Formats: sequence, C-alpha cells, structure tokens
Amino acid sequence: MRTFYSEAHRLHHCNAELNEGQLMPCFEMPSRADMVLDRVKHTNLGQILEPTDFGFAPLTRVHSERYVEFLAQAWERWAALGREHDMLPLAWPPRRTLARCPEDIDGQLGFYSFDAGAPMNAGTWEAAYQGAQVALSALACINREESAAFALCRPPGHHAGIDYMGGYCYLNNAAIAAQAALDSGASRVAVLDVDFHHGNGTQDIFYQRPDVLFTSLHGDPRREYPCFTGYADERGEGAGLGFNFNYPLAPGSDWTAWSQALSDAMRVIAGYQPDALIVSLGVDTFKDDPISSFKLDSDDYLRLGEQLALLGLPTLFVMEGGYAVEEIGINAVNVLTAFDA
Ligand code: SP5
Ligand code: ZN
Repeated sequence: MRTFYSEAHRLHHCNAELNEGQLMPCFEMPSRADMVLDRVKHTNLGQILEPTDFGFAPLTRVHSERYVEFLAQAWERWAALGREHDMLPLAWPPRRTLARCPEDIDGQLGFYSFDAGAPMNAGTWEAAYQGAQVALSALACINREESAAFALCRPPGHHAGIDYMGGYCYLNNAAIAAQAALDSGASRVAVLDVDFHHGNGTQDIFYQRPDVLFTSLHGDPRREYPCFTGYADERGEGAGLGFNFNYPLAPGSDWTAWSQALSDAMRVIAGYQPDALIVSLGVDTFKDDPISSFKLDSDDYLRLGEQLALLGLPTLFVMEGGYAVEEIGINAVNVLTAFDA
C-alpha cells in the first residue's frame, strides 16, 4: 500500500495545551508522524509519495468558505498585533446566544472553535493545508490504480466541523477525502472512525446527508472528550436520518468489547454498499495512551486490519490520533500490513 506524506506537518508545533487544569506540552507533536513514517519504511509497506496540490476548492466542499479563509489568515492577523506566542481562543457563545461573528481575532477564534484544544502557530495553516492535500492525493491514487492507500496526515482532522476547529484538528482530512470521492463519481462513501474520541467534526459535516455513512467507535461521551456528542441516539437528521451510527464504549474496553462494536459497524457498512471506505485511523485506543482509556494491545491492530480487509472495499486510511508516541508507528502500521496481507 502507498503512503502519502508531507514534511510540512513539521511547521505545526505548539507549546502547550490545557489538560486536567494544567498547561502541558502538546500531546499532538511532530514526532508522532515521524514514528509512523519510520515504521512504514521499516515494514516496507510500500512507496512513500509527496502530495499533489488540489487547491482550496476541495476544502470548501465540506468547510465554510469564511472558516477556511479565517484559518488561512489568522496567524498574520495575530502577528500584526505583535503577538508571538501560540494563538488560543478565550471565549465562546453560550446557550441562548445568537452568535454573530465578531470582528477581532480573539472573538473570531472563539467563533470558529469548540474548545481551546487547537492552538495555532505560524505554520499551522500550511501544515493543515498540506495534510488535507495528503488525504486528497491518497484518495486520487485509489481512484486511479490502487485498492487502498494511507494518508499520513498531521495534524489530525476528525474533530474539525463545518466551521470550527478543536481537539488538535483544523481541516477534516477524512471528510474532505469522502467528499472528493463523491465528486469524482462515487455514489456512497462510508466512514469508519476508530479513533478513541468521537469524530464529532465528521458527524457534523455529514449529519444531514445520506450519501456519506458515518460510523464511530469511541469513549462514552458521559465520561470522555469531546464530552457532548457521540451518543448512540444521534442517528442523523432529515435526509441523513439513519446514516449516522455511534458506538459509545465504557472506559477500560479491550479488544473483546471493542471488536463487538466493530463487527456491528462493519455489518452496517456492508449493508450500505458503499463505493469506498474511509477509515479515520486513530490509535489512541492503545492501552498505554496517555489521554485515553481503552485497552487495545499492539496485536489487536493486526486483527483490526484483517477484519477491515474482509469488507473488500477500496479503502483510504487517514491518520487521526494516538499519543503513546513510542508505539504509535507499530500500532498504526499493524493495521495497514494486516489489511494488505
Ligand atoms: C485527534 C484527537 O485524538 N484529538 C484528541 C483531543 C483530546 N483533547 C482533550 C483530551 C482531554 C484528556 N483528558 C484526559 C483525562 C484522563 N483521565
Ligand atoms: Zn483521538
């Protein structure tokens, strides 16, 4: 399987995030992608390719134009105020507020985010932009000649919604690729999100649509981030009703519990008869992940890859979370090698 990757991810490196009431070094750091790339090389997974530039148009097929414009210009506006430290939002519109977009950068940071978990530095936009191009390039390769590809995206994407960032995510790489698949001829695309956290952004983007089926296995929102979405009764809305499937699982879930939900999600996906499958591949389900509570072991990722291959679908793997940096490469690439075997 081919891997698409851009060195530009390195431009995104922020200093701190809020965790358990303290500012801590960011869990989402450049070495994560290095570890995965090293493992791709070590296992001879396949060629490693630079992305092609598909421009802005595929981004605004799922994100609002004003949000993408905001991301692209935010750092310049911040720096013009003489600020040199990372950008972080400070205030959000509470319930019963008719949210009008403010004019200054501080207000807009709150307007275009759902948490303080997506700091930006001078290179964040370029990294996020190239990350989306990585996903688009991997998708294009599946359209042309391959039956599967790996988009080694960093920063991750699945928490980014139509017009907001959060949870280390700015552009929703998986959603952008799903839309690109539809735009290049697919009738139906399924997304399977196996990151520990609910893919609230992807759900938001496709919630009212029947042409993208969204399925997600994640920590129960009663106990886990992103705290407010991911319940099983979120089934979609309007034309999208019945095309959204959430599998909230208890803290401590291991392969036995987790794989039962996986089987059900795969049954739903097979019944949908999609033209392509996009896997939001987070490996923060690992037992030693520092911010998560599932108990998957490295060998379990081999079983996940084997299972997914049984669907027999053109499949795009998009890198999402995973913060046990030493093992992230082994775990992510285990899925891919077993899928290919
Ligand atoms: C892409 C992705 O995986 N984003 C995750 C963002 C998580 N951000 C907040 C995590 C809060 C973790 N709190 C840990 C409590 C441990 N008991
Ligand atoms: Zn995650």
